[in-house]
Amino acid sequence: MAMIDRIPDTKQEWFKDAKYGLFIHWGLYSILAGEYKGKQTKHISEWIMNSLDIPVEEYEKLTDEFNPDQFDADALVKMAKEEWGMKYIVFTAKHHEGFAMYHSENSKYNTVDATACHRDIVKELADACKKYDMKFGLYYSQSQDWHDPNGFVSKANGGKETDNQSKDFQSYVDHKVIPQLRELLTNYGEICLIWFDTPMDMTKEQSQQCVDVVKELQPNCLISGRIGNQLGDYMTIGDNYMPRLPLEGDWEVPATLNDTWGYSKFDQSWKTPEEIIKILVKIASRGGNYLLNIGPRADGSVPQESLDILGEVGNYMRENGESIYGTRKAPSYPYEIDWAEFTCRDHKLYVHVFEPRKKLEILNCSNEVKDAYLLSNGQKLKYVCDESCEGDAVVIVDIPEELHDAKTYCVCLELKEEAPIFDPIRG
Ligand code: H79
Repeated sequence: MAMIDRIPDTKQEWFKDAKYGLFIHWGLYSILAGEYKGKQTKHISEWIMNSLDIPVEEYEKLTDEFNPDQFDADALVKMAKEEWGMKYIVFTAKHHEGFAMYHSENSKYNTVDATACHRDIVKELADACKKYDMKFGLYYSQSQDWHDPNGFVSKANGGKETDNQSKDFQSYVDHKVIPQLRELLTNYGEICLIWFDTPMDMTKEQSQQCVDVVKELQPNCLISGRIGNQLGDYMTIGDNYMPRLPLEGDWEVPATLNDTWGYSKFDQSWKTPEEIIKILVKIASRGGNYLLNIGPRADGSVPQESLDILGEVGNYMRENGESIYGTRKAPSYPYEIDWAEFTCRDHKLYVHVFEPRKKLEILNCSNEVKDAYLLSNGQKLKYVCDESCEGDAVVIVDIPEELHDAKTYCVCLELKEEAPIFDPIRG
């Protein structure tokens, strides 16, 4: 079992402050949209080549259909920044399918050389990110590559045990991974992070080889935890998982709006904007970043549901961003409550309310509150710092009648003390 022997620290304020980023999964799998020759995949759509055992020569033919005439990197980055409130973008330069979404000299299996559109998608996004002062990172599948004969293939889905062992994985690392990382870190300006994934059986030396080439070319470029072998600059939490408690160090939750990363025409299990806001607040409260995914269609357009949800979340962030961006983890509140989550910064406690309430009763909070107001518009709220019948400290904030049915809003409490004080339960 892996032991945690260090607290990851990126030493980069932008990452600690960001809290909210956009993940983009886009590749040849987006063309299939979850279905191949009439057969629907049961799994995440970007895995369709593996899940439905599509032979390499067959899958390669998808390049003929790659025609992203609706993809507008400039508009997408502008929207992510100005309307959705995201602070960084991570794009799939190469997913497990092995196809490069940029002009690679190393492998002709890329968007410029293998398709009729000849577009370098990484370049388009890099230029837009530069223009809008957006941090830009790249997902790179360093271990699995289902196109290269020596790349790993997951055994989890019926792959044969011996498959990977008979390969010359080192040769794949030397001849594809390292050269492609060199290209990505040389030709596209500043890259804020490389998002490695599924290390599988990579050795420590092989993970280190990837780290070394990244740091040689761009010393400030961060390495995701999934480089494996404890060599990442920050922790990558399991896909769509949430640490139960505030977590030390720098970390990030990669997550989906529905159940898949790449576009699927079948997956309609969208989370609501309120659910997403709650997850975002919880992650900020526990000290992490939320890397939230969209899966554009093959033509580059983004599903309307994604646009709608992210727009709503963006509205919350526009009105309440102070309570999220630049915050650090909050002390753990001793009670399990569903109606609120807390974030904080110096001398401020933010109460994010998720259920209709007439009063906010924050039991075991023994701060001296100096002021209370709705964060969105500054409307003052009545409050008392009191003691319960059992002798526990309690802060009670009155919610005005017109807001009794409201949910998903944020109340700011200004504190005399620097940090929130949540007393332990003593009973
Ligand atoms: O890029 C997204 C996923 O494709 C990738 N990580 C996120 C960010 C990812 N790679 N591996 N996994 C997620 C977990 C793999 C789970 C598996 Fe399966 C279980 C692989 C085989 C069995 C799911 C079910 C995929 C195929 C069948």
